Amino acid sequence: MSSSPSPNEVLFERAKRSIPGGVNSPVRAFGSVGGTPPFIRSASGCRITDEDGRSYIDFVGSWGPMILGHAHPRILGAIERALPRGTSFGAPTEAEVLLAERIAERVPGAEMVRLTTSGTEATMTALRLARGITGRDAFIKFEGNYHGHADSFLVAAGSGAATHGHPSSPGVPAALAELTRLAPFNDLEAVRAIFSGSPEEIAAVIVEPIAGNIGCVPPVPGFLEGLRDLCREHGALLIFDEVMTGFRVHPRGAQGLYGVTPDITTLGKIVGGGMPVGAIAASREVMEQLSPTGPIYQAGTLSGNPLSVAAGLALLDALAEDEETIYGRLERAARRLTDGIAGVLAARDIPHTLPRVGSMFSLYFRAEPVRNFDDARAADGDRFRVLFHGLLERGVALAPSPFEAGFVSAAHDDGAIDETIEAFRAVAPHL
Ligand code: KE4
Repeated sequence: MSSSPSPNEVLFERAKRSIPGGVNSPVRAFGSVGGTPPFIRSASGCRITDEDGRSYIDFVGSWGPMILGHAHPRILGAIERALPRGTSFGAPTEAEVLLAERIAERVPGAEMVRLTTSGTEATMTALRLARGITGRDAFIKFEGNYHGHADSFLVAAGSGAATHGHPSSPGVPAALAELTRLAPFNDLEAVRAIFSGSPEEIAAVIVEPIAGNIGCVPPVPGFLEGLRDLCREHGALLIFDEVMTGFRVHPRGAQGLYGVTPDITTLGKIVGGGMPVGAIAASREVMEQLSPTGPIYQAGTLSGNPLSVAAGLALLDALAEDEETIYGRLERAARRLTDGIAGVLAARDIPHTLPRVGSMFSLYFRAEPVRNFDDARAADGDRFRVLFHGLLERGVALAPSPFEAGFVSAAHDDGAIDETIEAFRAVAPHL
């Protein structure tokens, strides 16, 4: 006898009647793994609870912001204190100055900051800045890197674009897409060749310094340094898209971890503490090219929103006050997790690659290393789907796509990590 649909299933069918795919961002629709996405009722610490009343140990963490865990008291308290003063003014506030100062203090390539309400707006602005400053139109991005959904970036994009089989989206004019020059991630020779073939044409190279939208793919030694040198040699701006890696992999982001300073940094996620945010950060010389001090226009009704800024300030301050302890805990917890998973898979001779940088990681069912998008696409997606649902049934929520990174938070204690490893052990015989 067929059981009646669960609240999640009822909600998903209802949602699909009023929202495309039933979701407000495609990757949430479980397109690459199938099934019904849990509709989340609440979250706390490292766990989320859905409308079926089931709880999961969460490794999505809202795609990155929840580095201290969900509903952190410091962040909720900051929002609660800001709320009675109003939700938005469309005028400058002191808190925005404080957040800009915090980011400028901690991001090596930043002297000035402009806040936006999403990572997409930040990367879109960074590209416009580079084009406006250099007077050049073409730029280089990497296959599988995802920089949000501005037209120029929806060419060979990762994350949800790859998950749903449209790395290059319809609706982007061919004349615009032509200006997006592509290279495989980690392939410096390909970048060198593009520069040589298009002298004086390239405004910028934009890169996720650690690719997080192919799954997690670290830069090979010398890759970032090589991009830095090539951009300097050819008069192009180097943009590090640290929307995901900023304050995640190191207190100074990937640029702090690898010691390579870009011309422009884009941020998001953590700098908003889970509230809508994005940021562009660069030298004074670059940033003062932005309106109103310069001619390059950029704007936003809710940019620097008081609630987002309150949450972001609270999170950055919490991270800074206890930097060594927190990043040490993140490193230990993530290492415990990936070592435990590797042990379970190795014991059953299941080929896998488990790249990790700090508290961001991913899992590919492939024995060889994953250096770029092609390698990631060659991994066994069917095995990933079996794993994903096997874990979900056992109360563990991975990112619903092999082209996403997973995140460990400071709230993932040993108990949660060991529970997760046991869930992997239970699923392994079915892989
Ligand atoms: P948003 O516009 O989604 O705030 O940020 C876009 C963006 C820019 N740059 C990087 C490196 C990013 O990872 C993102 C967004 N990340 C995805 C997760 N891979 C957001 C999840 C989603 O699209 O729903």
